[in-house]
Amino acid sequence: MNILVTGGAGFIGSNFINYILSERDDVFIVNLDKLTYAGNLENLKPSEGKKNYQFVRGDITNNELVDYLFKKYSIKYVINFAAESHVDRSILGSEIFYRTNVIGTNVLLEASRRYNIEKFLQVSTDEVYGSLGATGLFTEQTPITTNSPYSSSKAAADLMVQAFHHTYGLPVVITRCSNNYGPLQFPEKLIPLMILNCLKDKKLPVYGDGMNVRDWIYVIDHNKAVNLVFEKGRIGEVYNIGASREMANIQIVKLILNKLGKTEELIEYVKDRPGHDRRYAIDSTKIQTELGWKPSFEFEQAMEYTIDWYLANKTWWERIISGEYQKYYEVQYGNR
Ligand code: NAD
Ligand code: TDX
Repeated sequence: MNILVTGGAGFIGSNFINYILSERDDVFIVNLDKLTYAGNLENLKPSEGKKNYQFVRGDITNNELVDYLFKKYSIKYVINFAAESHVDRSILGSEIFYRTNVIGTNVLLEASRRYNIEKFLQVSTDEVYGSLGATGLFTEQTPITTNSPYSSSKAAADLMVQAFHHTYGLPVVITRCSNNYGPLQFPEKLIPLMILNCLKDKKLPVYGDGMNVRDWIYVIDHNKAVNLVFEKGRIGEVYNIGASREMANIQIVKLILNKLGKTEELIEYVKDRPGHDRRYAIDSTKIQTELGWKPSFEFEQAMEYTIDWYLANKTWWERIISGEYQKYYEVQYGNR
């Protein structure tokens, strides 16, 4: 089974490849990743050198390269993780988001059509459903409503994936997951950013009133669900993935402070993110009842493990936060 996995050097993609290759040897994975600031080959150490794994550095928007890879490796399956994934960066500059997330997905879909693939799995997000009020959950029927350049680019890709199914009969499935946490997450995202700032006794920049709510899932639970949808998901369907663990941002920040033995004086309420979605919460009844998935990691334990992982992997994040990331941090947080 030859699978093209894109974006496999990022947070979720690398956890996915390491997990799948530790579980099965009946798959051959070609990992196509551009190695943007978010891609890191160090993440793939457990998979390196395996005979059923091949890394290719390249851009999913590169038609010729994608075509060449489909032909060379007889690709019959695609799992598309590759994306620009950070909302704040999409607010600072949107163009690369539409280029990678929309055009890139189009290049993959066209190649998939040319080579008659068996399944195309689009890794999407709950952010395509917009923002919830105090109550309610996102179901697969919730209308698409997008508020950030990032979420609009992901929604555009989802609609394109569905159009390729309806028009050309391309065998597609879409997963929409809530906020992930776990090892190997780039420190621009809430949880690793707060852990690292705590460790360095830097201020913890909480946007707005800190009461925006996200629904957290451990990355391995997400990846097990992606694998299940890849294997058993019904063609043309969307599956929501979430672990029903809603937390206000300030609760997350206090949990991290507490675990690291720091005081709340580090908290700094800063200017809100423009267009900041108030609340996300996922109804994952469909994947649970249809495919038998359920989350297996308990939030407090998996958070503790995640924090310990960052404590134990200082060289991993020290390399990352030098260079380009410093410039981004200055632009994003300098004037708040
Ligand atoms: P990430 O930013 O950590 O990794 C993205 C990876 O894609 C990087 O390795 C990067 O080098 C690669 N990439 C970017 N542009 C590329 C291009 N043009 N060609 C080839 N490779 C390219 O992101 P992540 O958090 O691992 O997210 C992975 C996927 O999951 C994304 O599609 C994202 O939208 C989705 N998702 C993320 C979350 C979350 O909480 N992080 C939740 C739901 C869905
Ligand atoms: O410094 C910060 N301060 C802060 O208050 C950062 C980085 C974030 N926040 C808030 C904004 C959000 O309400 O924390 C919450 C989580 O923020 P992010 O980690 O940036 O995630 P979010 O915007 O919710 O998007 C994430 O989940 C859905 C991923 O980045 C997306 O790729 C995924 O699709």
